[in-house]
Amino acid sequence: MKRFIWRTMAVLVVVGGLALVVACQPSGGEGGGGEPQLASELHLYNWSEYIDPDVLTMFEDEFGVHVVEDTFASNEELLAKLQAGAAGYDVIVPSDYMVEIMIEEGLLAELDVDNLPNISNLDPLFANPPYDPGLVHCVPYLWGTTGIGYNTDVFDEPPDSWAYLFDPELASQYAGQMTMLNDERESIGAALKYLGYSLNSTNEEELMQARDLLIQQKQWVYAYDSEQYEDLLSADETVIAHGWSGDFFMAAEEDERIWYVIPREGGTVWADNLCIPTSAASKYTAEVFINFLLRPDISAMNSNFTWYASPNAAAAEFVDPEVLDEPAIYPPPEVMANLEWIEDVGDSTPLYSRIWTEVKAAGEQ
Ligand code: N2P
Repeated sequence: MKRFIWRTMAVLVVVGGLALVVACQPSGGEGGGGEPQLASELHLYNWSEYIDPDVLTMFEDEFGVHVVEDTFASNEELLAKLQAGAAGYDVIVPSDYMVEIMIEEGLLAELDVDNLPNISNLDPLFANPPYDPGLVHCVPYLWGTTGIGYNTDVFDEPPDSWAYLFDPELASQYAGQMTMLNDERESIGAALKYLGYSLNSTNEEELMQARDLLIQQKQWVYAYDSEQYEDLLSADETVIAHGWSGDFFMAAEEDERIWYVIPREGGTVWADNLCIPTSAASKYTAEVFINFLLRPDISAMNSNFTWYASPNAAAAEFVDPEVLDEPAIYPPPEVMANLEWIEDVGDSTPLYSRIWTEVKAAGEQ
């Protein structure tokens, strides 16, 4: 049932919009006793091009807190950084399955809801995600899908199947002109989907088939990249790319040849979340910042800038119609039903990592 709800949420996000706009001033903070103080700086560790720079300026103007942003390219990179003891990040943005892993590892602080009145702006469908029931540790930031971006000048029909990336006859036509995400769960997941398996498979046989497919594909791959693949399309270095929906739409704003399609076999649906590491230096300031990002106008600014869907029901009235009405951003229920969430695969995680290392090393001297 829960899964059904998650799969149909896109529609409901659109028709939502009932939540009240609450004043953004926080009412309390950490440390018990004294008045909480805002830090002068906040350290945000985020995906690349994943927040409207004007939002950071507005936060600084309003609260006098300068946001220092650093970026990561995968959930595994973010996890490794925290596991290595990196302190100094106040707000991080892990995806769903990684939130679950980080909670288990004790890496995430519990949120003080008194400092987050704007949480009521969230669509109720996002209030109880399976990876963090009751939003104890994180609040959803943006959500989207993983599929295929392409140059419309090169394709007569949208490349709406993983076969364009994996089938030797099709994929070899784009040799040296395709990129895959540098992301072990997403790229192994795409191979699994092409083979007709779940992208959360823990079956060794299936995973070995996915590995062999990725190694076979490598001869046609220009790069494994999660940060510049849309620019490579624009620069005509590539014509087809595995990637995240909004990144392609953002690129399409500048280059109308670029478009995005969700493969008919289904792809990934994911939600990224605002969380505070237990090692954060400024938890209260982090909560004030998260509360600011939950303001409907601010949430809409980020959605409009990134072309990703907002889980904030109250933001809908501020979201540009070209974002809100785009079926590849807010997919219809029948498309949503065909998408899978990446889940924590537990004991199989090292196998995924090993496969990815083998794929990256294949053919290299
Ligand atoms: C933005 C990356 C999207 C995050 N450049 C994928 N979870």
